[in-house]
Amino acid sequence: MSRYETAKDIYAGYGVDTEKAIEILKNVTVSIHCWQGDDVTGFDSKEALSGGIQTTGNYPGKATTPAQLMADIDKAFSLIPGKKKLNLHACYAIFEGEPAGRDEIKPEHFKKWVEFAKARDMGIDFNPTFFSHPMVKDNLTLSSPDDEVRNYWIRHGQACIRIGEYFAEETGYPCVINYWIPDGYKDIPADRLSPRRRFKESMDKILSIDYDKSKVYITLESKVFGIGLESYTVGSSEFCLSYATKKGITPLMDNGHYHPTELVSDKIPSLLLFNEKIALHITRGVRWDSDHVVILDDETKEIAKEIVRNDALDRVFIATDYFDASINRISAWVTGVRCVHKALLFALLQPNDKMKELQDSADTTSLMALSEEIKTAPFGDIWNEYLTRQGLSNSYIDDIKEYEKTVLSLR
Ligand code: RNT
Ligand code: ZN
Repeated sequence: MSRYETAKDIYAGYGVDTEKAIEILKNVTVSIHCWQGDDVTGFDSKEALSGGIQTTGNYPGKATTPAQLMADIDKAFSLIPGKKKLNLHACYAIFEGEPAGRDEIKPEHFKKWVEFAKARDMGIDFNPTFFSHPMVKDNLTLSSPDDEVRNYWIRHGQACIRIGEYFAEETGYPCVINYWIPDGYKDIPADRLSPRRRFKESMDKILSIDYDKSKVYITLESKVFGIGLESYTVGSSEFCLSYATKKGITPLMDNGHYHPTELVSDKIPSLLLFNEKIALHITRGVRWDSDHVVILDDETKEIAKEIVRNDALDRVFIATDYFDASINRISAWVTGVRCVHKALLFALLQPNDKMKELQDSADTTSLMALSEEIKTAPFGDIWNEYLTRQGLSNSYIDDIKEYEKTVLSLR
């Protein structure tokens, strides 16, 4: 009997069907962020990274052209299982002639990305870029008191909806457009209300344009603080949740965007009760929103459990969002996204119904014992089987080192 067959029997003993788990996971789409490949630099501006986010490290071989980034994405995606979507930021526009301002970007500036995605039968998700740009004034964009600044970013937000529609029409997959603004203050503000009111009004203007809601899903991402913006964040959790609920758009939670003892896993069921869809940025904060590469840690597993055991795989837009410049960037991509899949598989292999029953019958003794017992079931054998069926293996580092030697080190 193969290791998989033995493991399958062991799981069956717990009432868990490993075939079903593998089948379900095969069809889960993870939207993979393009910005791990070049440390959130993009192609449209010479400005340094701003907005209170930071990449640290200077591992050699970073992509600096669209062709390089596409080649690196191909390499990374070839080592990642499951269905993939490409998650782009507006700053990754590719200008062939005259560059356009962010308030004037058009579908044609993303034609190359569409060709890239179509050739790989992938959808594209999108993010307006409200940072690393001279029109960010005093760390403010959509909430700026300056009309010119605010209107510039409103036009950017609207331009991105048109581009998102274009992605959906061309690829045949709906496009998730995520709005996140870095706006905030380093020190204690005198007025916390007005910036939020302006943000609200700006978002209203962006969303006032017509768009096809079956093709474009708008999400709004909240945050607690950024570097240099420690005291006040305009797009706080309460603001974004309330706004999303009121406007019927989708809330997005990034698990780096809460106080360290707050857990996104615990927030998921509440949001599922009040929203048709919810969206996630899966990341790993170490002591703060550091955007370390996702690994198979407890919170990633717990997030996956909340999605799986609440039957919400088709209601949660799962995306990754991290950026590590201190290690091989291809490996960062592959390790992080593989760990999202691992966490989902782990969740799919829990005796979830049995555990709920134990909770409802108040047998918390058995619940704890079973939860711990199942942790040492042969998960690795199921994971290997899942990979094998997709033509992959558990070990990928040699492949990446070879790419580093033959491609990255020559840049
Ligand atoms: C920043 C947010 C945001 C960005 C990307 C690049 O804290 O998490 O999602 O990471 O848009
Ligand atoms: Zn994020």
